[in-house]
Amino acid sequence: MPELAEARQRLAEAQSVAVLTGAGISAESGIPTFRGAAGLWNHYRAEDLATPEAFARDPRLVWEWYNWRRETIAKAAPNPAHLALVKLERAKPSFTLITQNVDGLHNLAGSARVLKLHGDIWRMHCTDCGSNWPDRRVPLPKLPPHCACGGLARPGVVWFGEPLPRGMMNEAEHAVASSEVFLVIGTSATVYPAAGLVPFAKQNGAVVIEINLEPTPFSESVDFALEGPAGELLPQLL
Ligand code: BJW
Ligand code: ZN
Repeated sequence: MPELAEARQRLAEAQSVAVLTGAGISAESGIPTFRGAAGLWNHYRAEDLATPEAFARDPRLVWEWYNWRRETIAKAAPNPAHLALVKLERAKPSFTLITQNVDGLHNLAGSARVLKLHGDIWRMHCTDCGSNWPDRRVPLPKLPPHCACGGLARPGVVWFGEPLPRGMMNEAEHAVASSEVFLVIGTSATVYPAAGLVPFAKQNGAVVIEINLEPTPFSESVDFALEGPAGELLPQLL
């Protein structure tokens, strides 16, 4: 049986499914990925923009970058891959969508429950009083933005060296451990702890199906490594 057809059958038979998505699932919506040929990190240094140290050094610079990314994301719409995952959620008795993306496109597509491991670009967090709130203004009127308490606001995302939202990784691991099929879509699988979910799924007996334009560190060890755009392959898989 061809690889896609066999993967399709395994997915169809599964009652419990977990999914991990990365920047590649939103690439066809026009949102740049971080790594790879057209990745953001070819033009920007992660350590200058996506660390707490960078923000402490120059909050305005970091906010300019996030303001620009918010503009790009605001123009983007979910693509057939996001929509396919909404269908899958409705079709399976047990389903968990775990994303590393901060763009909110899974919610916009209609996914009911999304574990956002790296936060949400549409939320603000006060570095002073700790409160957090949604803010969808594009562009933001004043950089850097501030909280009602006067404190400096930061994007509600997870930077390198920061812990993931409390309890979320546990919830993700629990879902992965109890899944029959684990789909890994559009992630370079190089950022931890999220990437660790891939070997964790295998260790716990899940059939792992990867969809990516290119091989990842786990392509050799997963059950099916499907190469191609998620917006085309995922609808074919369902
Ligand atoms: C397509 C496609 C198409 C394209 N169809 N496919 C273990 C070992 C070594 C290091 C560590 C470790 N554990 C932790 C670390 C440190 C660090 C880390 O992982 N470093 C590595 C780089 C080595 N991790 C952390 O710091 C994490 N925190 C942590 O561990 O905390 C511990 C702690 C505990 C207690 C107290 C304090 C600390 C946090 C990581 C946060 C990552 N943040 C970012 C920025 C988020 C905000 C923002 O968006 O601005 O998250 S970095 C960036 O990478 C972003 C992404 O979510 C993340 C992953 O990227 P992703 O999604 O995989 O995208 P790409 O671009 O890498 O790949 C795209 C893929 O799509 C490619 O493969 C393409 O081929 C493919 N593709 N088009 C299908 N159409
Ligand atoms: Zn505040």
